[in-house]
Amino acid sequence: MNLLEITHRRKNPLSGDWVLVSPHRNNRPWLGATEAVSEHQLPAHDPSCPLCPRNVRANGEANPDYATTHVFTNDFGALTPATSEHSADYAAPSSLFTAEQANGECRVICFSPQHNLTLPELSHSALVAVVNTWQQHYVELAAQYRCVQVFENKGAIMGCSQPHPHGQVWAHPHLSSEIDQEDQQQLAYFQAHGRALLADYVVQEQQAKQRIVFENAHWLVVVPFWAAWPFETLVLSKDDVQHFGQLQQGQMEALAEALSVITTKYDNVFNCSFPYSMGWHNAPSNHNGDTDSKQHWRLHGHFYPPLLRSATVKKHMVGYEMLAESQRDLSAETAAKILIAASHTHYKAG
Ligand code: H2U
Ligand code: ZN
Repeated sequence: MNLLEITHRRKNPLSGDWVLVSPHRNNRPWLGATEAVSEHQLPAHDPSCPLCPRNVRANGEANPDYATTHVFTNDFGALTPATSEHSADYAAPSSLFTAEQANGECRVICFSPQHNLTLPELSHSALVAVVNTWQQHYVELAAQYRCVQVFENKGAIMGCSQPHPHGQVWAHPHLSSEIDQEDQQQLAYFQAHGRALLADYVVQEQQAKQRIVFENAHWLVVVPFWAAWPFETLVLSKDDVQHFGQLQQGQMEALAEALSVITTKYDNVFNCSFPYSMGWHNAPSNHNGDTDSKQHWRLHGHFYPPLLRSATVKKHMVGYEMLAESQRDLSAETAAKILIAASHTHYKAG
């Protein structure tokens, strides 16, 4: 079958959602406009930035003079720990008015003390420190909460409020909708095939050799067959690992390399600091002494960048996407070709 010549739909086996692909509208590899957008120079330390070392945050606390990463409780967290003082009545008068309690913790993870760096500009050891920090906070929070969501919003276009390199981690006892969906999809696949969905997917992408952007001993970065965003990628653990807590140092070092390569390639596609939302999907934790097997899960990260044709032309998920389902013209295979062709050397360093 040549999917690149006909309009078709592809199914996302992790979510169960479909994406409409119309490659005839746009099936030639191109690099689009690569004009450099004027990125104003940021200082290495900004006295008005609440994430920089030594500065005072909104809650009046000063950040330490940190040297690698720094984590603090979000002063405006969307979730706060449960307190008995707030007892609300969740009894629904009808199933159409269903509500439940939500509590948890939100932390901000500064990736570097340096205000003007982004992940692809960090040294290998600084990136390893970021991955180590993710693991440390994952382990601590997974001991208390079922769902631990590590993520990064990068760029004002993605709603990121601070240029200082940082991500977040939110943890809560309920399963988020995405994790719940992926859990059910992966479990159903495991029950049907006796193997993990993403373990099979790694092998099948290695055989197909059409969408692999980067691979090392422990990680595979692909534009997934079912990608919805133009340059969406999936970072897959090649090892039988369900969550961050299981990663050995060698796997974390290899992950730092994979992150460096993919984020560098992203920046090089349009010679700009590529915006995205990225985050990690861990198996729900068994924090209450549950012994449920998580064999069906495979730790993976999603990168969802919004750019389509240049540093300023983004893909809008509107109209048909909002009302029906995702649609794309640029095929996943063509997006992969563009990312494969993009240099491993950051444009600013070249
Ligand atoms: P985003 O830009 O990705 O939203 O993350 C920045 C977070 O930092 C944001 O959630 C928090 C905001 O609540 N923050 C503090 O906790 N304290 C501050 O003094 C400023 C920003
Ligand atoms: Zn800063």
